[in-house]
Amino acid sequence: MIPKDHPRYLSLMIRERLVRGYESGIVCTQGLIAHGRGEAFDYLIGEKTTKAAMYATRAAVATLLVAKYPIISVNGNTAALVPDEIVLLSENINAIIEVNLFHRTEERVNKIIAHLKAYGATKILGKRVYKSIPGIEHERGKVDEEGIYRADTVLVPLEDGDRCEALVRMGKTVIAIDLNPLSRTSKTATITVVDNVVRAVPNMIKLSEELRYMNKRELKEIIDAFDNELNLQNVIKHDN
Ligand code: PTJ
Repeated sequence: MIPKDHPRYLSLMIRERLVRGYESGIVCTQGLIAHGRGEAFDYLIGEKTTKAAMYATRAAVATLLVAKYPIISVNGNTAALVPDEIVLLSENINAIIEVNLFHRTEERVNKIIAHLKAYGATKILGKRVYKSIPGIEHERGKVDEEGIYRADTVLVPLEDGDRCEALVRMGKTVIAIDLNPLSRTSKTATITVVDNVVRAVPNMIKLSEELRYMNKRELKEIIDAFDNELNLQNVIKHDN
């Protein structure tokens, strides 16, 4: 039991969610290591959403709202950390959820699907993965024909660099959520939100409720004004 007045309460509670996800078979062992790396970067940005992150989040939501066929790619860590938020966001932006795992096992895919369904998700892809992303040999390259394969826009929290590059090569708009502004994913995604998923996804929900009243032209203006490279430089410069 972590006392509420512990100075690292929030951070410790996030760890608890991951550990519970690990114990129930949703998070893989490597997911715990990946979280540690994320925590280190989060510490450096003050464990808060920076101005640059919010700017990218706004462009990301505008992009998802104008997308014709948006998909949210969900892995073990994301399912453990923000299950209800992912379901709500998918409803707000009219996106399909697809479970897509780097360390894929059928058992874990089934557990994550059941977990998200318990939070209200109705349609989840990720079981029938008969299509491959060209150039990706590992398990994350296996995708659903009606999901990531067909998507024009893919939201990928905690992505790995080579798949991000491959999705961009396929002509897709890729929105990454990654606490590491220097990762290959961050550099190659169309829009990178350098923020913790536990803050980024709730921010996306709030913004989707605000931006959905805008027309396509206004949304396009937000998208066109965004420059990912410049925004990443602002993150690194700590221009908060
Ligand atoms: O569930 P699976 O099988 O798909 O596996 C998931 C992991 C995360 C193990 C897999 O995708 C992986 O190995 O990821 P990487 O290549 O270690 O990349 C994880 C990236 O996410 C790193 O750049 C971390 O800094 C970042 N990260 C970790 N935790 C968070 C995060 N970014 C945002 N929010 C977090 N909470």
